[in-house]
Amino acid sequence: YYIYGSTASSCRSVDLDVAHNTIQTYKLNPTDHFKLNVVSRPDGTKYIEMVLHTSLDREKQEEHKLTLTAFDGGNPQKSGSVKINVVVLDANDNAPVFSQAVYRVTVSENASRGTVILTVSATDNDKGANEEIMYSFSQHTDSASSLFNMDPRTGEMTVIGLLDYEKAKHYEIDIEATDKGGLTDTSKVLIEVTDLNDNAPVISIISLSNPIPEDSAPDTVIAMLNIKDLDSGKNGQVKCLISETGLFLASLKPLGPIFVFGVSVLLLLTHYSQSS
Ligand SMILES: [Ca+2]
Ligand SMILES: [Ca+2]
Ligand SMILES: [Ca+2]
Ligand SMILES: [Ca+2]
Repeated sequence: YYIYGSTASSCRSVDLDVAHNTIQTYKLNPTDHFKLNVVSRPDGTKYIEMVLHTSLDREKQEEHKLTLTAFDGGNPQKSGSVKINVVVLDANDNAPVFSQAVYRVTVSENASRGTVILTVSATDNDKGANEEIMYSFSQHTDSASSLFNMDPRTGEMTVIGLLDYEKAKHYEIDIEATDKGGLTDTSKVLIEVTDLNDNAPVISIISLSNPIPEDSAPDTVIAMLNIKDLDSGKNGQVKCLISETGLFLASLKPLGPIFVFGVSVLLLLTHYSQSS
């Protein structure tokens, strides 16, 4: 018998004797999920129904082995029995469950396309199509979906665009696991992009006095320079120095983020570090 939900099945047994030697009682074993109903027809014949009386859970027990025994009223008492094997079909009563509520991952900027950064996974206690899971980004995901791809079958997340630490340092992506019956679970992927030294320092002149009078006093400011490096940490720290050729009269002093290029009696090399 294959049972799905609360279907009942009925059985009929026949005893060829008459009067008190005919079938008197029926017994079912075990009775935790099924019981017997004896139904009398108007013509006096009887039949029994095997009825479900507590709900079945395939995830707990997929098969129920029952024995139905019929006893007659004779002396000695005779009995006949039949084995009933009930197989419980699966219903989609479990949603997928992600292994983590939040996945955190770091990836280097400029990571090549196709780089696998993470594999998410969800499990589903059902069977067959009811446990088959598809992974996807949730609907309201912005630009991240043009940079990352989710393999719907394996849950593997790969880089498909150009990650630029200087443009975006992290992404938050909502993901979904959906079984074939439409039940879902959601989770979150937090992606942190790490910096690479992919930017050179850029020098820009803020102001410049040129030519300069010969009687300029020492420490007269000739030029103000701004030096920028878009990278972070050590990658963004700059060291500034004047090449020694022909600049024996110049000095360089840091002034906040600005360098002052001035006249000096001695060649003075200074450096300045900035971190963005
Ligand atoms: Ca199920
Ligand atoms: Ca399911
Ligand atoms: Ca970059
Ligand atoms: Ca960088």
